[in-house]
Amino acid sequence: MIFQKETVYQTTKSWIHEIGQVIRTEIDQPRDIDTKTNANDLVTEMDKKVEQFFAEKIRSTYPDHQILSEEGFGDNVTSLNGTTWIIDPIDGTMNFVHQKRNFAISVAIFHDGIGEIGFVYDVMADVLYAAKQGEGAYKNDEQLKPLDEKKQLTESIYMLNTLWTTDNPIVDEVKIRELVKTVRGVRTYGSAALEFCYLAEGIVDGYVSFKLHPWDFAAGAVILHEVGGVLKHAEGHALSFLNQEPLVAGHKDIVEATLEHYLVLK
Ligand code: 2AM
Ligand code: CA
Ligand code: CA
Ligand code: CA
Repeated sequence: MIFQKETVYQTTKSWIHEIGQVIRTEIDQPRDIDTKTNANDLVTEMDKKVEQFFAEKIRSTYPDHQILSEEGFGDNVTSLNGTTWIIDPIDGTMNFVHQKRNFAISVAIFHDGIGEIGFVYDVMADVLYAAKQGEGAYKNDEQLKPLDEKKQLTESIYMLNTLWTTDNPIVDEVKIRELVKTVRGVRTYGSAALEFCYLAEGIVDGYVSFKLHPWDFAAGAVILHEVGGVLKHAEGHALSFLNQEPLVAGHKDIVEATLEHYLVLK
């Protein structure tokens, strides 16, 4: 199948703005909140409504495309052959529920394994990060600049969940504490999709996370790639974009330094 990149890009952009307006209008309505894997793993009726909105639009407009998404309205995707939409309807559900800001709609479109289009929409701020593979990344109408040539860890701001500095079964917390002491500052924003966009903007430099799903970062990865940022599996190889994987992302120097000295999986 021919992939009509520009048409798909414009259509998706209009869908994102349409459903974003619905979320803003309904932001103060009472929420129907459920939990998933644990008491802090939240899902609301809005997460489902937004995903269903995209699933219906995609199935009626592009019936031969497949959907990989969080809330159950997608397909059982086992390969990235053909066109695959990787969607997180609300990334940062905890922020959505508790803060009513700092959450995003994340939509990536892959064709034959290549991340062709990425959109991350900061709904309440009305800021759309968007990229087409090989054509640069944008924050609304402003093109994002390539990341700096060089970056030192000691002069970097790093994003990680502070849980990884405490006893945990996944990563060596002693090394992560060393990383925290080495960098200039640490931030946690609570939306992986937005955190990737902050890397692409160059306002933060490094990011580690150990349990992300493809829908959390696929769109952000397309955007980050366009400014010369790097994304790797925590063991240093490429990601599959099909499974839950531990990862490190950001400026190439920061990713390298992290992998070399601070990231040891258990
Ligand atoms: P979500 O809001 O779409 O669930 C928060 O630090 C980031 O981790 C968000 O991108 C969030 O996505 C994701 N996240 C939330 N709960 C998670 C869980 N139980 N396992 C893995 N990732 C999770
Ligand atoms: Ca979730
Ligand atoms: Ca998510
Ligand atoms: Ca989500």
